[in-house]
Amino acid sequence: TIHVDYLVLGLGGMGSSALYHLARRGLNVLGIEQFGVAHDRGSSHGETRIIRKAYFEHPNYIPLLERAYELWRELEQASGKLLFNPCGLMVAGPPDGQVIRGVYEAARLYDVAVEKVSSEDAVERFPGFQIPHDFEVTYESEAGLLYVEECVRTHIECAIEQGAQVCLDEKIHSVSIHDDSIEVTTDVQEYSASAVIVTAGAWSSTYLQDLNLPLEVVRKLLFWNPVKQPVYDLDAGRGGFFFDMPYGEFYGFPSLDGETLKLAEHTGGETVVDPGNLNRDLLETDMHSISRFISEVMSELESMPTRHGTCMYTRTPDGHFIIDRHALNHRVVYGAGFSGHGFKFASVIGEILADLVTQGTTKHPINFLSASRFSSA
Ligand code: PYC
Repeated sequence: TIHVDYLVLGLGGMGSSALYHLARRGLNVLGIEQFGVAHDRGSSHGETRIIRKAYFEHPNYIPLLERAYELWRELEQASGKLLFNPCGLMVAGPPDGQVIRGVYEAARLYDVAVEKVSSEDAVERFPGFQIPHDFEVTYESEAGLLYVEECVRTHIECAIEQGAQVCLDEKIHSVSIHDDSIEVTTDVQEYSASAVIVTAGAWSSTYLQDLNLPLEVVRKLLFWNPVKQPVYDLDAGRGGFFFDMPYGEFYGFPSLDGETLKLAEHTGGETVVDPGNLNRDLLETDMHSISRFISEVMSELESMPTRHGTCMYTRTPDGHFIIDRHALNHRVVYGAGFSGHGFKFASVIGEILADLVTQGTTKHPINFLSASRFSSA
């Protein structure tokens, strides 16, 4: 049995960051990952993720975002890697819809720089988009994109530089929680630790069975479609986009290579029973709503993708994350249910989980993310 002070189970977006934050505090930490570094089997892959501060999901996230921005910048400086590109974000939707109202509310409460763009200006500034006439359009210049695999890889590399151990390609068979230690058995060996962070994404319910967390894993598609004209290019100063359409929410990124552009639907997705056995093929039904969105809104994009990716969201009933200590043993802490909008927070979530597992508390305002909101008592 290998004994360490801290184990991190799962080294995707959140776990790689938790590993880094424990290691940079000089602690004895080992991370176990069932796949490789920055793998594409979970929820933290596909080139890019949006980062933004005018957080329409809930303004409570904004203090966490301020720190997330700071930590991504620090990680860039520590590693010399480019992780964040402040390319900006256009958000479009009905003026009385939750998304646009939420953007303005967040901007008002936390003084986030959000610009209202008139329909005439939108035509000039966002070529290639046919924005519905009755939509309101906003632009957040400090928003941008994160290079998702590079973020995960950099957290892990920097953690190793600071003394963390990493065991890859090891599948966890059991996690036994005792009063004074936690035992973890993988298909390779046994581990024991004084405390554990569980950041297992779509596998969270498997390792946190006792908690009966209300999590639903859904299958999500990412599409890379060819561009017809060079109107969406990052190099030409274009940014990301998020549309609140009557039939779903759609988002995408500027074209990074001048040839294709990545886009996806944020809403929808079928329930996944076994995250280890996800159907990664592109099905005809996967194309329905995205094709409608492209045909209505993006005239300079081909309707058929030349590449696709498959990933998973782990959703909670209210769409907000769960970050907490295990109800039966506070030596186990976890982050789960990131509901498809968590990656941008990974840098600060790692810091929070490291706080919780070492001190039992954190200075970050995370009460609104506690698991107790789902208990009926
Ligand atoms: O967090 O901005 C976001 C996002 C959009 C779609 C998925 N996540």
